[in-house]
Order: sequence, then structure tokens, then C-alpha cells
Amino acid sequence: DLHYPERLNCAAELLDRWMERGHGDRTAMLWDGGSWTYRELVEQSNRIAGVLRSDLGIVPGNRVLLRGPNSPMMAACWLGVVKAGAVVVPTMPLLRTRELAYVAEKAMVRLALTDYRLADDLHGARGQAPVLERVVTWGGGGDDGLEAMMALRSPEFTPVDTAADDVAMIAFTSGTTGRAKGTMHFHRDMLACADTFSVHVLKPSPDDIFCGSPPLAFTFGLGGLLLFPLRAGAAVLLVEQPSGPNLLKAIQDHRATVLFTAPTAYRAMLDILPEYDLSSLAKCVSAGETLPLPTFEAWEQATGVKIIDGIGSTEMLHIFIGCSEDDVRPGSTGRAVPGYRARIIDENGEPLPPGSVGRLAVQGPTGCRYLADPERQAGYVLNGWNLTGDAYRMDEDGYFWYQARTDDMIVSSGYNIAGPEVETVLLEHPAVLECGVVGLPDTDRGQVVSAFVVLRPGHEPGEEMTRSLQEFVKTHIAPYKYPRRVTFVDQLPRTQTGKLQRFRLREGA
Ligand code: 3SK
Repeated sequence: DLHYPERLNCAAELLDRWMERGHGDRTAMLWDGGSWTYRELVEQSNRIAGVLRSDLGIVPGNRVLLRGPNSPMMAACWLGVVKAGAVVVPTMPLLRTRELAYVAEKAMVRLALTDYRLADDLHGARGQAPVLERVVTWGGGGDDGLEAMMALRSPEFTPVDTAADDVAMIAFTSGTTGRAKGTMHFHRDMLACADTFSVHVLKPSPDDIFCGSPPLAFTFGLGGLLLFPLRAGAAVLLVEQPSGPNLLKAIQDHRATVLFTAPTAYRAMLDILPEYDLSSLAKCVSAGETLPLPTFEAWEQATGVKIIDGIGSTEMLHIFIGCSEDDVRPGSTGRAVPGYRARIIDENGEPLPPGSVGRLAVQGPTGCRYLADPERQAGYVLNGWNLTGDAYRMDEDGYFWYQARTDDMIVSSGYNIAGPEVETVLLEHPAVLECGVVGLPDTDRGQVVSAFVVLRPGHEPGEEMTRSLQEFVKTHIAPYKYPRRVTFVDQLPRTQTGKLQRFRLREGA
């Protein structure tokens, strides 16, 4: 059980505590062209907190929107806002005016801090969301820029004495369907996600250098690229444009040891791995989507590192099922992370025995709290259990095996078929770069298994390829699972966090 004091400011706990432990001269943050020690990061975040309180009129409880690529200023702003007792509302860099206005209205955001290169959409959002009073930029210079204000503020700031269960962050998720939902997380949650998954599964040391691709605005990225390294007293390497080649070069140049990214990125990087020296890399974490077994195997073969797979959610803040490298059962997502409980339930919420497929329910130190949405809240939390939208099977040893999103199970001629299982097989075909498998309505079968396939360069779509893919599936898994329909596409619809939007494939078809 985790116990935290009743009064707690998580930014002070994650960052300022290290000064008392004589850690001030250790590197906290690296990026292309610079670095900050723990002391420098404390001072930068203190100046930001001072600006918020003294120049921008922010009082505890106010909501402050953040917008920017992964950069030291984005991280320092996150910490500064929290130190000031305000609530961070991080937003994905890809959001546009209308989406930003929706977030600002829904979360009642007064102030936005943004990288100057991404300011235009926020200025546009002000017109649509009158609640948003002010937009302040960093990186663009000028007397009214954030750095100019910071220069006039003290490097010292006493973090606001917040309660452990005051809200520290509202994270929005578009999920794989529908309109963005705000999820509220307490100060203690920020520590709890580090003290569970990171401490018990990842087991980092102060000598680690974390890096990765998920935005800090996505809780997967926030944990992996800010909360976990700080909790461990380690360093984080922030890469603004984390394409495969940029990320691999950054790992090589800075000897990064821990990598956080999504399955599609691992798969895409495989082709170019031999061009880089990745000998520093010791731990790799994958989440955001289920990790296909062929990707796990190919990555291990190429780097010697077993990917730590995990499933989390924005609602739960971070990963609640996963496995450390010494505990990997290839193809399974792992076991409940210490501190969490997980079980499989039927449609009435009753627990199912090992071996049965049902809905995954979890319980632990973090949990879902939707912002101003009692209906959704009632649908997600039942008797203290958080009901994920994922269909899983648990084996006798407590390992969880992903089947599909609950709404992605295909029922064809009475068979239950998990689209992701068919995708995993298709991905082993040498011509397939990416694919998505869904059920489409069919008068004879109810639903028909339908694959949308992006081919690797040099391979031709057509009937011959369709037959080759179908035969391939039939020889690898039960033949009734083969895709009766195959559509070749140039790309697949994905959310901003890289999750495949299977509902769009269904709609488009
Ligand atoms: O999708 C996931 O698996 C995930 C993991 C960590 C944090 C957030 C999310 C959505």
C-alpha cells in the first residue's frame, strides 16, 4: 500500500526534494544543444511559478493550459504551474483552434502558456472560448514573452501547500472514438504512478537517461519522460521531433538507457536500427496499443532488449498491467503492476474464471475521475472497479492476454474473433507494413473479417496479394479468422497518440 502525507505538492516532491538530498548538480534534463541540472530545473520552475502568481494573477486552483513540443520549457512550465498550486491542462501539439477552444471551455482555462511556434491556434481559440483570457508564449523573445518575465522573478519559490488529493492535472483524451474527455488527477496520483509501474517494473536508477517519443501532453509521455525520471533522480533527454531517425540518433549521441515509445514506432525503427549504435539502451517500454509478438521478437533479436509491454489509460494515468524483462511472457501484456488489482468480468460485472475472455477491470492507487461528466463516470467506474474498454483473457498464472477493444471483437458466423490477433499474423507477412482488422456488416455472417493493409514499398496491391495474405493467415491461425475482405490503403487512421482508430475503418467502409 502506498501512503502519502495529507498535504503534498507533487512538483516539490518530485523535484525540490532532490536539493535536500544533495542531488542539485546532477543532470535533470538534456536536449539537442543544452542541459539543466536539478538545481537549474528547480530555479526555472520557481521563476515560472513566480510569474504565474505575481504577473499573471494565477491563484491556486486556476487551470493553466500548456502547449508545446517536448522541450525543457514545456517540462519546466508543467512543474511551475503545479508548484503555484494551479492545475495543468496539457494539450497535444497537433490540436487545432476548435479543439483547443473546446478544452479551454470545458476545463475553464484562464491562461495558456505555449511555445511561440504553436501560438496561432491558441489566439484563434480565444475568439471561440471567452473564458481564455490570456496567451503567453515562450521561445519567441519580446518583453511580454515568458522568459522576459521569468528573468525578473526570483529563482526561489515556496511551493503552494496543496492537499494530496487536490487536482494537479486535467488530461484530455480523445480515445479511439468521439469527443475529448477531461480526466482529473491528484497530486498523489503523480507519485503513485511512479511508485508502482516505474519503481516495481521499470526499476530505474539515478544513472539512467530516459528518452522517447510520446508527447508530455499524453500521460504515457508525462510518466516516461518527466515523472519517472524525476522520481528516480535520473535524467531525461527531450527530443522535439521524435521521428524514428531523430530518436535513434539522440539515443546514440547521448547514450540514453531507457526508451518509451509505441509499437508502431518500434516496428518502423527496426528497418534502420543497424545504422545506429544503441549499445547504451537497457530498457524499452511500449504502450498505447498492444505490442504485436513479431515486433517484440524482432526488437529483441536486433537489440538484445526485451520490450516491457504495458497497458495503461489516460483515465488511470499510467500503466497498470505490465511485466519486467525477467518476467516477460511473450505475447502477453503481463501481470497487474504491484499496487493494482485486475480481473476479467462479464457483462454483469461478475468476475470470470481464468481462461475466459471478458472485460478488463482494474483497481489501484490511481483511478478515473471524468471532469464534469457524471454519465461517463458512472459507465467507467463500477463498485470501485475501473472498467476499461479492453477485452482480455487472464491465464492461471495471472498473465493478461489482450484480445481486442471490447467494441473491436468481431462476431462472424457465431465465432468470436479478435481483430488484433489477425493483425499480428498479417504483420508477419513480408509485404505488410501496417494493418487494421475490423468486422464489417454482412448479411450471411453477421460480420465479416475485413483487413485494411498498408504494403511495404515494392509490393503491389491486387488479387494475387489478397490471396497471398489470406493463405498466410489461414496457415498461421484458425482458418475461420482469415480476412475475407482485404482493402489496400496508403495509411491507417490513427489518434494523435498513435492508436489505430478501428471505428474509422468501419465507418469509412
Ligand atoms: O494506452 C496506454 O496503454 C497508456 C499507457 C500509459 C499511459 C496512458 C495510456 C493511454
